[in-house]
Amino acid sequence: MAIADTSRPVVSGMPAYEGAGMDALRAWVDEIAALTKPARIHWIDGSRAENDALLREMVDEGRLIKLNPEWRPGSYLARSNPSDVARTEGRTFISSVREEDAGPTNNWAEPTAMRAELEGVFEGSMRGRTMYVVPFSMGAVGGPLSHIGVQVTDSAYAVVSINIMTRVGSAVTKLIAEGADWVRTVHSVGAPLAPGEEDVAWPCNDTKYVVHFPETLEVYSYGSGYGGNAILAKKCFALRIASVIGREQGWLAEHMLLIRVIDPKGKAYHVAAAFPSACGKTNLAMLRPTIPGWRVETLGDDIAWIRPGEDGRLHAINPEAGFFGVAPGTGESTNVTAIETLWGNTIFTNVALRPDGDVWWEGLTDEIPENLIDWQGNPWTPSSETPAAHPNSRFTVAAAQCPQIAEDWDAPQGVPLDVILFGGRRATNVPLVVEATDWAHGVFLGSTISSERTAAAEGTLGELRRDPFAMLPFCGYNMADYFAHWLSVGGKLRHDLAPRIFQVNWFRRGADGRFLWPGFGDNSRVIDWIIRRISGEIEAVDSPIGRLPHIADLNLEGIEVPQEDLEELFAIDPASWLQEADLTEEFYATFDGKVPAALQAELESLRYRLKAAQAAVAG
Ligand code: GTP
Ligand code: SPV
Ligand code: MN
Repeated sequence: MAIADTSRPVVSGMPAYEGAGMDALRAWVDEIAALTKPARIHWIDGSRAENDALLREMVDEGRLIKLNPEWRPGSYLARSNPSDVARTEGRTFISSVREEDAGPTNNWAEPTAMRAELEGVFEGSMRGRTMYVVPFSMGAVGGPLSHIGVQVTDSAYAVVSINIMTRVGSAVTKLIAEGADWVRTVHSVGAPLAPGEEDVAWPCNDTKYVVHFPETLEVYSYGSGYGGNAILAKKCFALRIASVIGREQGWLAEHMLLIRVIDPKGKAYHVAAAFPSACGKTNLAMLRPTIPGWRVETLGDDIAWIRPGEDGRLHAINPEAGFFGVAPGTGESTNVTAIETLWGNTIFTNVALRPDGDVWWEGLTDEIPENLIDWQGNPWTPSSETPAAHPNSRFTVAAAQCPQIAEDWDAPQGVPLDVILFGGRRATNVPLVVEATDWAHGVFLGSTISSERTAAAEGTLGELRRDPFAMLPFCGYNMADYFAHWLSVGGKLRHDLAPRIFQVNWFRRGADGRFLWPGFGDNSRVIDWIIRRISGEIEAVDSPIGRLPHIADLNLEGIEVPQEDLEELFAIDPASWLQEADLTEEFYATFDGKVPAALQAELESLRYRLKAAQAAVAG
C-alpha cells in the first residue's frame, strides 16, 4: 500500500509546448493528480489511432460491446450501472460567492465549504486508474465565438465521448501554451481500485456531485459516468459556465438547436429553438419537411452560443461537434435523418442488443424483435414488463455524419438568426404555435415555459414544472438576472433585424389522450407558417396570449387533421390561462423582486387581455 501511495503516476503523451500557459496547465494537472492519486496520467492528442486504441482496450476490458460491423461498423454499446442513467439535478450545484448569484432555481453551495468537501471526496478517488487529460474546444479551434477547456477524467468512456462531442487535440493545448484562457473541468467516477482489485464495466459512486464555480470558471464532477454529468464540455461548460461568461461579455449560451430552413424560392432562414430535455430538439434539428419545396439543413441539436454582431443582428454557432441524442422514439417514420446518421461510428448507451449484434430501442422499428438483451444485459421478449432500452438511452455520433448537416455548420463566425422558438411538452392550454408581439413579449414567453418532466434527468416523469427558456437545469446564475440579460441583448439589436420569437407545442393532447398534432416531419407546416409570417406574406389573429394563425393559412395538404382537432390545437381558454398567469406570478415571486419590471408588466397586460376576453365571452 505504502508503495502505491507514494509512487508517482506514469505520464504519457504530454505535449512538448513551452510557455507560461503550458506551465500553468501542467501545474494544474499535477495538483489534481496529487489530490486524486491516479496510477497513470495520459495526455489525449485527439488522434484517430489513439481513440481506436482506447476503444479496443475498453472492449478487451468488457466496458464496451463491439457491435456487428456488418450492421453497425465502428460502433459500440455501453451499459451503465442501473443507478447511473441520467443527469442528477439534485446533486448539481452553483458554488458562487453570493447565494443570490445562484438564485432560487439552483442548488447553491458556499464555495469555501464546498471546496473543502470536494477535497475530501476527490482525495485518492482515481487510485489504480488512468487520469486522462483532454484539451477541447467548443466551436472551431481559435474561432471568434469559441472557448476552450480541459477535462481531466478517470473515465475512458468519457474520453471517447468527448472525442465525438467536441474538438479535441493538441491544437487546443497549443492555444493554452500561447496564453489563451481556458476552463478547468475535473471528473472522477469515484471508484478507486485497490491493488489487484477487479474493475467493473461501469464504475461509479452512489454519492454524486456536479459542482460549478462560476467566478473561477471551474467544474468538479464526481460519482457519475453518464452524459451531462461526465461530458463536462456539454451542460457544465457550454451552458452553466458559458452562460456566466456570456452575461459578462454580452452574449447568450442557450439550450437550443440550430437549423437553416430553405423555402421553395431558395431563400434561407436561420431558426434556433429552445425545448427542454427530451422535448424534440434533435428531431427538429434533423427535420425532413413533409411539404414539397422546403429543405432543412442541420447546424446543431442541443446548444447554441449567440452573440449580437455589429450588423445589429444575432449570430449563432453550435459549439459542439456531435450529437448525444435520445434513442427511444427515433425511427424511420419519425427521424429518418438520425437513423441515417447512426449508420456506424456510434457509441450507444443503454439501448438493447439484438441477437445479430446490432442495437434496438422502442420506436426504432414498428415490429418488435422476438428476442433481445435489454439495456441491463438481461434476456428480453415483447412480453417483458420493462422497456428493452432505458427511456434515457442515447447515441453519441459525430455531427459531420448527419446527411443533411449544413456544409458550413462549423463556420467560426456562425449564422445570423431570423427566428427563435420556445417550446415544451404541454398536454393542455399551450397552442401549436403563437407569435410574440415584440422582443419583450418573446422574453416573457420564454420565461414562462413549463413542461412535463422527461427521463433526461432524475425526477417524477410527466410532472409539470417551470423550465424557463429550457434552461432551468442549465443556467449558471440567477434566472431573474438571466431574464434581464435577455432583455438587454434585445436592446442591442436593430429593431427590424432582431429575430422574431414564437412559442410552439407539438405535444397538446385530446380528451382521449392522443396527440392532436402529427409532429415530426409535419412540424415543417408550422415552420412554413412562421416563415411566411416573418416575410410579411400573411396576417395573424390577435389573441390574449399572442398572435395565432388563421387556420386556413396552415399548409395541411397531404395530411388529415380533423377540424375539431385543429380548433382544439389553437383553443385559448381564458380561465385556464388566468390560472397559468397566477402560477407565473407565484414563480416570479420566488425571485424576491428581482424579475425585471418589463416582464411583470407583460404579466399584468396578459391578465388584462384575458379578463377582457372572458368578459367578451360572458357578453
Ligand atoms: P435532449 O437531448 O434531452 O436535450 O432532448 P431533445 O430536446 O433533443 O429531444 P429529442 O428530439 O431527442 O426528442 C425526445 C423525444 O420526443 C423522442 O422520443 C422523440 O421521438 C419525441 N418527439 C420529438 N419530436 C416530437 C414531435 O414532434 N411529436 C411527438 N409526439 N414526439 C416528438
Ligand atoms: C439533456 O438532458 O438536455 C441532454 C442530455 O441533452 S445531457 O447531456 O445528459 O444533459
Ligand atoms: Mn439537451
